[in-house]
Amino acid sequence: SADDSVVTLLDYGAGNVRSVRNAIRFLGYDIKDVQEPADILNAKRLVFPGVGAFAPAMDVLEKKGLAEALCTYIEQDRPFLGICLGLQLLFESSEENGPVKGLGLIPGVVGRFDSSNGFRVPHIGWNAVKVTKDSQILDDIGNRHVYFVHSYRATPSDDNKEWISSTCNYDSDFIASIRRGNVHAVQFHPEKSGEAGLSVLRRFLYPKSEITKVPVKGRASKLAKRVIACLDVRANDNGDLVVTKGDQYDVREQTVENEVRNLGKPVDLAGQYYTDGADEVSFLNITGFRDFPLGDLPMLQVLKYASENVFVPLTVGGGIRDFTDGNGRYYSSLEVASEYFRSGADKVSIGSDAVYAAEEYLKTKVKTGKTSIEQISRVYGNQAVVISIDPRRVYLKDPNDVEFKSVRVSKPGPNNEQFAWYQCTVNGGREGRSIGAYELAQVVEELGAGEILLNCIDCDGQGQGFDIDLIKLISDAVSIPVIASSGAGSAEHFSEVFSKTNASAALAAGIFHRKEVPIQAVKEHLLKEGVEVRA
Ligand code: 1PR
Repeated sequence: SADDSVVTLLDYGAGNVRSVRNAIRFLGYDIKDVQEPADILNAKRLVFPGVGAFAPAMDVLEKKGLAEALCTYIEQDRPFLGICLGLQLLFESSEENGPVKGLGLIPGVVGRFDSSNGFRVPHIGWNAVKVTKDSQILDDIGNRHVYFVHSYRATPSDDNKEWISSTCNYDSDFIASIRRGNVHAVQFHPEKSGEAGLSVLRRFLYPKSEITKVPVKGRASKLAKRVIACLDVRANDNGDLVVTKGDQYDVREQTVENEVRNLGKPVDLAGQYYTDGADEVSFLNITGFRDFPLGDLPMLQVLKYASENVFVPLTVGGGIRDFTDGNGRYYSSLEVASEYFRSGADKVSIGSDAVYAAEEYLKTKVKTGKTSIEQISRVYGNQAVVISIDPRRVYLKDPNDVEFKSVRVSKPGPNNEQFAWYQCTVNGGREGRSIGAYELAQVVEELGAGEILLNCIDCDGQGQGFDIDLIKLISDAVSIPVIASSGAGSAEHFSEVFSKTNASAALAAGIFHRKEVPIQAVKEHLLKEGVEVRA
């Protein structure tokens, strides 16, 4: 019947569920949105991608009468799939800004990861899970990794053990999925877990599937190091959006025409990198600092198309700040970010505006709640806010010459300087500011950033390796994940950065665009070196 191709989606409007919609549509289903409790009770299969924070989610569910309908639906053992917060809400309560009462269907309290032993929170990235019982929906994942992003988790206990279908391990064991009859929920994001994740959704959507596979019992893995492909995007002189790539941020060819270097089409390349095994794809709208991003419809289109076929996390940056357009209409940075999320981004990255916010905070020591970092993380969660830092190395004879944190460099400067500090820049490296990358990193973590994308202008496009001094400095200064960026020229540079620093991920652009080193070759090299990666 027509009903068979419809999935009912419970989206209470608290955040970004576009990725879930894209994945369901990709698998050939239409989506019916829940408007009122009756839509839940009449659903044939219900997907509940929880987003945002626990307390506001419970609030909305209760105010709209959806909580009761959900409990009835689940107690009747009807096909249900909760995702992320959609798993956590089934428990009795959560410590997230709480205790806050949950739906109370599963015994247990959802608690925060313990970061005191050096575990970075949020837990972001890829793990293989340990399947502990017949889960049905995990039948195809075997030892493949799936993508997690969360700061809170439910833990196994004697009271909830009959619900658990798989576990994972980070600071300790936590629940990766539950199953009872037709009721399923997963802590990870199947819609962002590549082919393995799509198999989970497929198994839920076609339970009586003809495709029978022997369930493989996986083993919980360590958090994998991520390999990220980055696309710097801007309009060329003909007005077409192209993927470009700079040399120390200079993206123009050294020719008479001085044209913008063109390395391909953004949507095609993003799709290619997904197929090649990139763990994430980032788009940086590199002229966003001067052109208003909401006026840049082609960029939003690029995101929309890319996200329809890319089932790993997508980050988008460029131009996220408060803005008043030519007609005097004011847009908050939150509105700009929201449009990126609506167009398919899973995370946004903030460059210049984070520098201004950090400078202000260092001056006043007051959290206004109004910075882009605070506004966006409040609504979409810390994990959705990445800060892109564009530092430039400044050599020093004496570390006391500046008020900023400096390091002893492994390679001395041109005048045999033994020290350097890393000066933050804005507007695509065009302007240096009075703040170091170290100071910035600590402030943005405090303001609510969930991750740092750490570039280095000196190394960008040089292919000589990552700036290990810088990446060590920053990854040891914060407890959120740090993505190493700029300078990758070979697979060995990736193992170097993971063995010498605490970076959680490494990003490259040029070597992938120029097809010098395929993503798979990087992964294979890392595996050989004993680094946990998503194969
Ligand atoms: O300031 O919030 O509007 O954000 C602008 C964003 O655009 C920032 O994230 C900034 O890093 C980026 N950006 C601005 N200008 C440039 C440029 O190149 N002229 N690109 C630029 C920065 C750096 C990396 C690059 C790595 C890896 N690109 O993302 O991909 O260095 O390159 P490699 O592997 O080839 O060495 P706002």
